[in-house]
Amino acid sequence: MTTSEAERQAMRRALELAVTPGVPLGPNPRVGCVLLAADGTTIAEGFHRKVGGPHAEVEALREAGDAARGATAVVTLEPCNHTGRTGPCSEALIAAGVRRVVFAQPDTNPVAIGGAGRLREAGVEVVGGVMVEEARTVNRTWTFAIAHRRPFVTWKFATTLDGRSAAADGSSRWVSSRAARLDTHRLRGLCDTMLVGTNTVEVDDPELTVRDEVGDPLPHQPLRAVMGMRDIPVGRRVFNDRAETLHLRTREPAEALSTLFALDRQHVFLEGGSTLARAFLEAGLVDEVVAYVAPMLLGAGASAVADLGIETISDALHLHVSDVTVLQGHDGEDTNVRLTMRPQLRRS
Ligand code: AOF
Ligand code: ZN
Repeated sequence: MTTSEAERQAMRRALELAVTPGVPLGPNPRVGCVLLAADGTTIAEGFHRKVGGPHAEVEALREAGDAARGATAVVTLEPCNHTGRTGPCSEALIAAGVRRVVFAQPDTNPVAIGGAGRLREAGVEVVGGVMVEEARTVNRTWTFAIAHRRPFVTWKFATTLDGRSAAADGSSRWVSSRAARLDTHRLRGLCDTMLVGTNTVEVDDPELTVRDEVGDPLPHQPLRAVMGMRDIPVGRRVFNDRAETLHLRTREPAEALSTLFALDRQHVFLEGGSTLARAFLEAGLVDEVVAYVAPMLLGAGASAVADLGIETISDALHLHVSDVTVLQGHDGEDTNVRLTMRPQLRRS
């Protein structure tokens, strides 16, 4: 079944509505909806503002009132079919007399699944998959987490040119430049969980909050998760009241991720320690790598990742580079380079 130019334009608008500034990245997907009259003009618009709030379709239907009868609903996500925090959008669309539904991304969330089928059963015309890639990009980590039943993992590290993250005496604080550290805070703010090992908390005592240029914490903070079997000393900064903290008593990356997924977490920012990085890499549980490279040589000191047991060059773990950004140094600071990469599947 085809779509009209008015419907495709409405989908572009619905995608814009979905990412309205202020709408959180999770745990719910960002969704936009436009209701069109038979002549292609817009009757109403809506978007999902936050968890617990009305879904995009319901917001648009409310604005439209009786005008929704016979309309076409253009939505970035397949209408849900469940009663969760709110009611099923499939039923709301049917009750309002909507004649046709055009959606982008199918909803594969097991609790919400089946909206398209329910609509068709009720005699509504349904077209799915319109601009589906754009819609998936809007909810990149939600889509990933739903599909893999675990959060997306971004491993971030800072390194010297010779691959060292700390000097021989253990000092590591100033490997990356101020611009790189600020950039890291921006990326932390896009995640819902900061993850480090107990060792990092003991040795570096990081606060693991997201802060602005002057060092003030942002209003919304990711969960701070510390994994490992050891107890964490009570006075550590991760226990301050600037964000929530969770101790995951496991050394297994898969177990930590499944606990976090059960807590509705969809994007983990892995920031702690070469041993933890190795464990995630070996388990194949790193989905994205962000490396800040400083033009600095140490010649000795801890490596960014612990020994992976690779003995010959043909066994190296290769990464696909998707972005290279230069973070210009100011006032005598180093210029750093940020590499964004995806690990390639290991050759067996
Ligand atoms: C829609 N329209 O605008 C959104 C949908 O937290 P709940 O109970 O409201 O349900 C969230 C789930 O519903 C979410 O994971 C996704 O499957 C679907 N979200 N569906 O029809 C919307 N936000
Ligand atoms: Zn819904």
